[in-house]
Amino acid sequence: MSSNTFGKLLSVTTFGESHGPAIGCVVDGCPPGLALAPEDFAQDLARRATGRTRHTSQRREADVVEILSGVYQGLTTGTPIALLIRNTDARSRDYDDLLDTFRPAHADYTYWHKYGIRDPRGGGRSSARETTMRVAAGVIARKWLAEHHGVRVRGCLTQLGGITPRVFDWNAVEDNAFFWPDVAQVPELEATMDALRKAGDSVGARVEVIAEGVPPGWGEPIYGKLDAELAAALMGINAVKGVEIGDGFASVAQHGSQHRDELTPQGFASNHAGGILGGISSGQSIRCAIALKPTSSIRIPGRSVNLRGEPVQVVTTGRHDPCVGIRATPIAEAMVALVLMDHALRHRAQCGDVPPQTPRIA
Ligand code: EPS
Repeated sequence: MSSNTFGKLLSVTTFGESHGPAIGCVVDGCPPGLALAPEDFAQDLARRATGRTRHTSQRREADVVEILSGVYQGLTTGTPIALLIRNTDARSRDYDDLLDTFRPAHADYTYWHKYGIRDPRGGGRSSARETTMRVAAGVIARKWLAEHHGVRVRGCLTQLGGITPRVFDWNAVEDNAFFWPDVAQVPELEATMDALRKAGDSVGARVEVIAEGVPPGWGEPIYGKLDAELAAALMGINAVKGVEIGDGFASVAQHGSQHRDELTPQGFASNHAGGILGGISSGQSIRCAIALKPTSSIRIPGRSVNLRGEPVQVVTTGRHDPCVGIRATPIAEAMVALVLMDHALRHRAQCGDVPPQTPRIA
């Protein structure tokens, strides 16, 4: 009932709060024999972490992973893999002013109504701190997918407020703090973020993720379609308000003759579908995008109510991200990888002995 677990054959359960002693996850269903060490997590966790640039929250967490179980002599054993990260830089007094009220557009309000009790320190369980464990779990999925299927999952930021890339270069993405594919625009992004921070405001963003090398066949119609499960996993990331697969909402204005991806012996002629047909991977690259709302914790005063329903003004101070989208690329990549690995295992379980059909074209 309490949904802190997702996935079927590969399941991930996360636990912990932003200002509790630690956050963690249990990854169950990973096949035995995958080499796994604490150092494997460092790179992706650093890509997601706060405090690495002036454009993100200044909370500084080391984000060091402890592997508590499921690994013996450097290899996964097929038993549950428990990962733990200790919280070391929580500053709970920043939240004292929020004990009695709700940030507009934040989960403060709905958690209070649902549970009748909330941990307001750092947003408790609703904090984006939880996404650390998604990224950690995603490291396992990315590694397994790469080794067993040659799948590569990578993403980038493709819109920040009204700004979109003028050129697209994958090589630029990891060279700047924004995961932005047009290096010449980085000064413009920095100026935008500096101005926002000064104004105490926030802005939304769009992140795209591509998975290359996925073979045809992954996905379980009808209620376990690959696109449906990707959408659910991506929609469940904090601050996500929209998900697109392939051309997504642009499909509305397209004609069938334009949208269809024609098949030729050399491959598909286009990829409007985003690599998924009928809920099953086609062998083309899988293309997903998410829309992230502007962060709700801002310094510009806003109207709210207190616990007694009386009007108050809320100003959120503390260490917050003026654009959560800047740190969302590794999180979205992780969720895509986790869904893909789950489906790879599910496909192997049900259809692993189905012989190859028509020669593969993608
Ligand atoms: C967050 C608020 C800030 C961020 C946090 C997410 O927390 P705090 O007020 O405790 O500094 O720093 O992000 C992280 C700590 C993280 O690791 O991502 C929020 O409201 O979601």
